[in-house]
Amino acid sequence: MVGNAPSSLLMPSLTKTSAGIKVAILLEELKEGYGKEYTVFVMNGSERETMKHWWIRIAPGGKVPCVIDRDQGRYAITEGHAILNYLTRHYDPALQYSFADPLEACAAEQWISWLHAGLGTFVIATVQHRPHDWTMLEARERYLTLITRSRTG
Ligand SMILES: N[C@@H](CCC(=O)N[C@@H](CS)C(=O)NCC(=O)O)C(=O)O
Repeated sequence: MVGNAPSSLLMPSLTKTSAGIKVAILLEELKEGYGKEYTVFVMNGSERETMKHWWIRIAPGGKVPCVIDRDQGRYAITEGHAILNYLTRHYDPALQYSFADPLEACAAEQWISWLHAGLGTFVIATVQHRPHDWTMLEARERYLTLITRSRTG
């Protein structure tokens, strides 16, 4: 499906993803404002697709959101904040959804950083939202894997 998608921007996603909403909104705005098409493909959350090797090679943190830009050699961007910056830098030339003024840009970045708050969303997703299908051992393992990755780049 990915190979046949008509648009250059691909957004792999899960059916339920609070972290992906901001990216979905911007993609929709870019479509509305510039006619920039995108394609969503939904991964199987119950199969733990985000833990699989093929996905970790695309997104080393094992999470969505992610956007793959086929116009840039299938460049994959992960982490919501970075994705929003990437999309506006590349696909918002008239600054409809971003700012030229450094102070306005900084104000927007502060709010996006706050929203992004990676460690907070990680802890919530791992420890609070999954008490029924994750054991603490699995949560601990995922957390340690991410910490190791963050140290080794
Ligand atoms: N810091 C990340 C957090 C991403 C995140 O927590 N994604 C969740 C969905 S809301 C996810 O991919 N969960 C799947 C998993 O952990 O296997 C961002 O905001 O982009």
